[in-house]
Amino acid sequence: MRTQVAIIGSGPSGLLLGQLLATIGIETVILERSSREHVLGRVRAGVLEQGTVDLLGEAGVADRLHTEGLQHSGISLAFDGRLHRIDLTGLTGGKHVTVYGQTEVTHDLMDKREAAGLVTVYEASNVAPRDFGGASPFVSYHKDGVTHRIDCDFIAGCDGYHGISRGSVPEGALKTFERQYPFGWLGVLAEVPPVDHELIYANHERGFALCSMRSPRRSRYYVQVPADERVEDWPDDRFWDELRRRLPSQTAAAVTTGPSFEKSIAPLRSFVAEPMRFGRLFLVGDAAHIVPPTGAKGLNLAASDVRYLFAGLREFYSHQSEAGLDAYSAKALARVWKAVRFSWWMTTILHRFPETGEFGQRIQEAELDYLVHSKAASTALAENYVGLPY
Ligand code: RFL
Ligand code: PHB
Repeated sequence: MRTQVAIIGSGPSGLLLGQLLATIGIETVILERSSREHVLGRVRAGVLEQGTVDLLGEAGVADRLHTEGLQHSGISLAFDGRLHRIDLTGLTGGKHVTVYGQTEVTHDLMDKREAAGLVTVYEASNVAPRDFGGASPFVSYHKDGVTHRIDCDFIAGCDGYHGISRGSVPEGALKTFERQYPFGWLGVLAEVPPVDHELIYANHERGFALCSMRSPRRSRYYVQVPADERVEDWPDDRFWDELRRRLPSQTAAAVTTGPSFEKSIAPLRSFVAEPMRFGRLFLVGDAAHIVPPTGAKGLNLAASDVRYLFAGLREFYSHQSEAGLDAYSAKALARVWKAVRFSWWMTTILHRFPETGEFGQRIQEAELDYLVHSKAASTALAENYVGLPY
């Protein structure tokens, strides 16, 4: 088989790239290791920057997002027993964020791809990008006991942090940067109304907590837990008790509890691989970088990578120019590092670190106090949270 761009991974990066390329008539084949159901069963991000919403619109997949997405003009930071609101819209000259689950984004993209008759091979095993250092790359994979080969012009490695693409790059060609955090987030989804109409990020002596949502009837809540914690040790009652203990008393009293229908623990990590291009192989989204979820940036960074790569491929196919492709890695990384910094900083000010002594604790308190009382500091948070320009 032959295609123009072979895409590895059908997460948001791969699907969005495929859809944008389809709008300008460029053929793609997506190879996905898991089943469609498995990909849709993963609960992940919930906050979209305006740039991400616009890009989904450009790809023709924003109808449901526009009707069901919740526009938020602020977030609250909870500490010292009360809520401190950050007026995102007022501080950024009218910008806001949209709350719409990654699962829904993925669903919309898959539906659109299927309706257009575009090829996605699910449950493809041993996917391997090959010969991308030269002019004739191809991807091999196994399916139903048969080895297949797809020849292509370019390969997009959209296969996430645990994917094969980054690992296929010759040793020494890649520099990686990493920070592990000594805790994870235990998250639950429950069919109960959210405690507040906006998100609440809480810093408490028992640890961080986040009140988020998926709709006016569905809540997403998280609490910081030690990195080695097990989900089995967290029955619903224990989760709700711990969440409420970490919130200001008035907020805690307003939490509606109910049975959870998803519960998982995500580790927190910052990771960047440089560069994001090797010949005709491009790394996109989590395949190249991971941020802790505190800044709600993972999915949005995947979208900005896709936008830069899409622009480069469009220029290549319409004007036979490689300038955009040549600029891809540097452009994407400039934005990535700013989000890595912001996510690391949000994580640092909102979580309790085991090694923080009394001095570090006072510094954190001073920073939070400064943040909510200084317009300059609040503005810096707001402009990063709504998303830096592309
Ligand atoms: P994805 O979503 O990981 O998709 C990659 C796809 O590639 C497939 N794959 C392969 N396919 C073929 N061959 C192989 N060898 C393959 N290896 C992997 C996988 O099955 C998968 O379908 O990456 P993508 O598209 O770059 O999208 C990035 C976002 O998913 C990610 O940035 C965010 O979800 C990060 N993230 C969160 N971001 C937020 O902004 N807020 C959150 O609350 C949030 N929670 C999370 C998260 C990421 C998590 N991960 C990666 C474990 C919670 C978790 C648990
Ligand atoms: C979520 O709703 O899953 C969510 C929201 C904001 C974050 C992280 C996760 O910063």
